[in-house]
Amino acid sequence: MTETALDVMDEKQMLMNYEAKYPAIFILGAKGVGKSTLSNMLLGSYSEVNVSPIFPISDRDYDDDEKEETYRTTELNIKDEKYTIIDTIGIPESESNTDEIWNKLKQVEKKIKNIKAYIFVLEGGRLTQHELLFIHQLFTRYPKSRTIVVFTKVRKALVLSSTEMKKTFNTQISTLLQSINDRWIVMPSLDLFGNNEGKSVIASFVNDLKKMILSIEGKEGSKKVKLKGDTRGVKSQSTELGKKFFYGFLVVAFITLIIIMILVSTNKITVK
Ligand SMILES: Nc1nc2c(ncn2[C@@H]2O[C@H](COP(=O)(O)OP(=O)(O)OP(=O)(O)O)[C@@H](O)[C@H]2O)c(=O)[nH]1
Ligand SMILES: [Mg+2]
Repeated sequence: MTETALDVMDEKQMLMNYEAKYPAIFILGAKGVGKSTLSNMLLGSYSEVNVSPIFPISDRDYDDDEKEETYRTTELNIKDEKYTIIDTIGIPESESNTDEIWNKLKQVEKKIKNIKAYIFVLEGGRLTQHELLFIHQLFTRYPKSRTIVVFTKVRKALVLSSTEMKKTFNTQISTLLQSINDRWIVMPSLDLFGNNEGKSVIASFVNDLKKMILSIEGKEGSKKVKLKGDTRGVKSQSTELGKKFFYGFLVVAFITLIIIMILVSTNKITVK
């Protein structure tokens, strides 16, 4: 078995650990579309001879029996904030055990309190009816406000030009992408660009993808807490102002009283 930077943990233990972990970034998609390749790219792990990728890459003709884990996780830093990447098992697009995998993924998702983003990894190019159905399933199962689509395995021209990429979208795909505010991006690969150019193209892709992740707002809950705090702030500000006004008035009244008493005592004014 290949040694990776990740310890292979018992699933139950991993589920327990999740609850205390950082905001999660779910990487989801069909089998062999490039989820682990993408996860490694986000972690800065890509090179022509990738001896020890953080997430194991599937062989082109891999054996399904080797793939028993539902997911693997590791930490990712974006601008000094920590996130947990969850690289999930490939969902079979049209096989009978699909439900079981969807359910397993749901269980993992339920355990995580704070999910930053769901990244759907889709193979670019012309889509079969099966693939379209599968993509619809993904879009209905996860919140659109937190979804990003990454297209993989496309021609160089499509990596380099979003206008060219858009030409490959049919109406269904365009509509789905609009429903997530057009948060989509195309993943480059080293085989297309060669090692030198490839590294800078991938670095810029990773940078853009990280920005896209950050553009997704924090949890609704934290927004509410903030608003509550703000309102409290406004209320206490007005109370503070009222207090200041009251004490100011007391000071003026006291000084006026002293002046009157002095004037009375020096017979400058008489009180009848
Ligand atoms: N040409 C090309 N090949 C890619 C790209 N992304 C991934 N691959 C190849 O596709 C195969 C599968 O990649 P993985 O990253 O393991 O895919 P995965 O989605 O994690 O696969 P599972 O975990 O088995 O579902 C590997 O041989 C990769 O080298 C890409 O953008 N272009
Ligand atoms: Mg994988």
